[in-house]
Amino acid sequence: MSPSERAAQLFAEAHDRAPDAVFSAPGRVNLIGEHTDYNDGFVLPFALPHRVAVAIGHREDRVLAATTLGDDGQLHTADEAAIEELAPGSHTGWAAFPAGVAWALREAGYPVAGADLTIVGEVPTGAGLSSSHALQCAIALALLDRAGFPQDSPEAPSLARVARLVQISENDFVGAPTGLLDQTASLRCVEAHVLFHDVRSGESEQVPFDPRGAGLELLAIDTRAKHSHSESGYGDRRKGCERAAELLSVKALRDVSVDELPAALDALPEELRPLVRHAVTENDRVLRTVELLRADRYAEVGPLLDASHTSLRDDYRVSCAELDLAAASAKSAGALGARMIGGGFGGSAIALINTADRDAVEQAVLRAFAEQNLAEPRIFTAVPSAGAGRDR
Ligand code: GAF
Repeated sequence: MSPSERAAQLFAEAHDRAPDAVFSAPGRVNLIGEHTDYNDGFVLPFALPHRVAVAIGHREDRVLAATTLGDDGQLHTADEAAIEELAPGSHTGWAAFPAGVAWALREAGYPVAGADLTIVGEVPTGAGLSSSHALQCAIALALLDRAGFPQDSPEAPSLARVARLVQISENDFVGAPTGLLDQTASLRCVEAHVLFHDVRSGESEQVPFDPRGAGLELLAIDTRAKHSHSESGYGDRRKGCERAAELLSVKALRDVSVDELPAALDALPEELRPLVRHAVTENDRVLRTVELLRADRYAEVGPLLDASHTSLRDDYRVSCAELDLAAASAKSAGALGARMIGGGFGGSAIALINTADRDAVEQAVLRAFAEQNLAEPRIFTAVPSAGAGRDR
């Protein structure tokens, strides 16, 4: 049963009526372009087939009541929230996601109505695959729809605007200083493509992405090392980049080219140099990856993934032992390239492999984790899938 069907079923059981609508949104993999989004740079994500579904039904009392099916198979109910009383700090834990989105929409002037929400997700949580953004994007579309702004109406906010509202919810209500990558991916990706997105201009291009057609696969390796964006590691790096941009008198690190990098590094204090080196070279790697994909030279993307991992590990310092092990063990069994994805400090890695090497790579990764007495990673082929939308 799909998450949408399950959400509709659980909603009906809980409320004795069918939901008014069901929306869902996917998790994401970012092929390359990590920690570039808040530097006004480029990203290249695609949507996963794994989705979070939200069944919604109207309530007359302007109260938001959310229930989620937890990883433990149990239903968890958030404290009911009067929409007028929502304020940063009023909700914590997973309940902050629905409450934060309702708050951000209300603050932006949308007449958010009271609603019962039943949430069912299949995006692994804490795995760096953007389950929380999938949840927030599905809720945003559901609440906007019920507020009289369905996506197919001329009055509906653009998906770029919805992404920004979800970012406001995440930054100012949930308290995680994340950029625009994940919401944009969840809302705007389409099947069989990567989304080449310029965060500064908001312009996007859907670039066909069919590794299978090239005899390749992109494996996702969820290391099960849990990560969180609200902890200081992410925010500290972001602040470091902003400080460096200020010292270099540019709006954002996006404005520094690879040619200008040596001079920029010379002008900066020692501690900021690795951050800048990562942000500038990673942005360039996105552009080079897009060129290769456009030319169907998929296998040549491998070394760029490796370089991205090295840069994230050594310069940006957001990797961890499990992510390094995932990348190294995949490579040792023949992966063409491998890297950590997402914010880091845990979560998932990806490996670009020849389809013929699938078993060998999977076994090598599982063996490496077992040898180190680490939890068994969850490994699956990441297939570029559809973005968020209404399912029923
Ligand atoms: C997390 C954040 F949510 C994104 O905005 C992005 O910065 C990413 O880490 C790193 O590229 O997923």
